[in-house]
Amino acid sequence: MAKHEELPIPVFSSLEPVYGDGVEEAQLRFDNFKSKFVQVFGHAPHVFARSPGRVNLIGEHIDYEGYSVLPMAIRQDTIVAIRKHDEGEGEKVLRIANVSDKYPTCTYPADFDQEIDLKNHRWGHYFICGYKGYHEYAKSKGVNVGEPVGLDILVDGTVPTGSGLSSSAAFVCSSTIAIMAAFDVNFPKKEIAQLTCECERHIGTQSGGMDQAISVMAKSGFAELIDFNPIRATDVQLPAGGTFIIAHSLAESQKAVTAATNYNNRVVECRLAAIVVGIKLGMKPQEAISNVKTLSDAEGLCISFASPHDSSDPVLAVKEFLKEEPYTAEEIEIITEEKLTSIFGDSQTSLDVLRAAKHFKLHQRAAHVYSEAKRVHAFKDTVASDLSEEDKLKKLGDLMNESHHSCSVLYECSCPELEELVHTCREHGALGARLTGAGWGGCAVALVKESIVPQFILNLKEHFYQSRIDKGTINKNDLGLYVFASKPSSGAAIFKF
Ligand code: NG1
Ligand code: MG
Repeated sequence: MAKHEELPIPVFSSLEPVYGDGVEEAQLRFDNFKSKFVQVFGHAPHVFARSPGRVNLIGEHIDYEGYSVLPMAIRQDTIVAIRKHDEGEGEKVLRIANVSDKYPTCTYPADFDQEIDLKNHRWGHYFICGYKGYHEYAKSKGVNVGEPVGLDILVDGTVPTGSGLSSSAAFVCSSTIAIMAAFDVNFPKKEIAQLTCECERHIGTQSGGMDQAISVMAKSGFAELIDFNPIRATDVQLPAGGTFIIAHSLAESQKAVTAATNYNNRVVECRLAAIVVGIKLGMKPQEAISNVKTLSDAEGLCISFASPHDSSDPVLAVKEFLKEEPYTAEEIEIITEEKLTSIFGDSQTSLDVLRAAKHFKLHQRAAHVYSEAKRVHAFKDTVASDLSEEDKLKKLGDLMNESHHSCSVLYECSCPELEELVHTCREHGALGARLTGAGWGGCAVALVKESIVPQFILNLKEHFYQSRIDKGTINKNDLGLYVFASKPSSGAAIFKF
C-alpha cells in the first residue's frame, strides 16, 4: 500500500469522512456557504476544498531550522469554493469573497505574476500565495495550465486569526488545493505540503513547513511527527487519559505586520548562529556562508568535525562557540569577513530584519533550537514508552513546561498575557502548558487529565477570562471560541457534490 504522504488529497462526495460526529453542523455550514456563493456570483461552485488549522504540541520555532515537530490538526478549518470560468467568459479576474463582512471582496488579475505587495496587506494575498504556488509548480512539472481564466472564489474560515493556530496555512492550503481541483489536477500530499510551504513565503514570513505539512497530511485520531527534507509524517497516538486544551491569551499576533522584528528576526539570528558555529568549527567564512543554512546543518558539522575527545553535542558547541552577550552586526562581520547586508542580499525580508535589529542573540536562539529539537524526540519516545499512563502524562507535561520556558526566556517569543495564561493553567491542574505557534500572542496549549477537563475549563474562565469579560475585551457568549478541548482531526480534503 502506498504510504500516506504519497497519496493525493482525498476527494469525497459527502462530508461524513471528514467531519465525523460534527457532520450535521458541517452540512448546515456547507449549505449556507453554497447559497452564499450563488448569491454573490450567480452560479454554483464547481468544487470545494478544506484544510484545517493546527495546534503544535511541541517543537516551536525549529521547523525552519530543519528539525522535526509534533503538531496535530484541529477541527477548525478554512473552506474554499471555486468556480472556473469558461474560456472567453467574463473578465479575466480572480474575485475572492468571504462569508464574513470583516473581509471585503478582493480582486486580482488572472495573469497576476508580480510579487505580492507586502506594504499593503490584504486578506486576499493568502489566496494569491496559493495561486502563484500552483502556477510555479505546474511550470516546474510541465503541466499546461492554459490561458488565464477568471475564477470566482468564496472563503469561510473558522480558525481564529493571529492565534498561533495557523489560520494562514489553513487558508493557503485550502486555496491551493481548491485551485488544483478546479484545474483538475492532484498531487501526492507530501509534494503539496512542500509547495504550500514555499508559496506561503510570498506573504513575507520565512516560515518552516510545519503548518502546511500537518494541515495537508493530518489523520483523524493522531498527532504527527513531521520531519523535513524530505517532508514525512509519522502517526503518534497520544495517551488516552490526557486532553489538550487550547486557550487564547487574547493578545493577537499579527505576524504579517511584525515579521521584521519578530518571526523573520529569529530566522536571521538562527542563520547567523549557524554560520558562526560553522566558522568556529574550522570552516572558511565563505564556505560557511554558502553551505551552512540552518542550525541542523551546523549540527551535522559538529558531528563530522568533532575529534574523539570532543563532544559532538550541538548544545555544547553553543556554550563553547557563541557568547551569551548579544552580538552587534560589526562583531559578527569580523567573524564572517563579510557584510551582513551582503550575506542576506538576495532576501528583502532579511534586509528588513537587519535594518530593524539592534543586536543579535545568537547564543540564546541556538540554545533554544537545539534543546527544543531534543524535547520533540523525548516527547515522541515518552508516548511510545512502557511507562504507566500516569507517568507518561506527567513526563509529557514536564516537557511542555520546559519548552515554554525555553520559548519564553531564550527565544523571547512569549508576551505578558501568555505568561499569565500559562501560569493560570498550571495553577489549576494542567500537567504542562506552553505557548503554541509563533507566539508573541495567540494561544497556549495545556495538557490536562481527561477527568478534570470540565472543571479546568471553568477555572480558566473564572481566573483568566472573567476579568476580560468585565472589561469588555470579549463577550461572555464567545468564550467557547477562546477556550476549548481539541482532539486530533483530519487533514485536507476536496469535496465534489
Ligand atoms: P504560526 O503560529 O501559524 O504563525 C509559525 C510558522 C511555523 C512555525 C511556528 C513556530 C508560518 C506559516 N508558520 O506558525 O512554520 O515556525 O510559527 O514554531 O509562518
Ligand atoms: Mg500562520
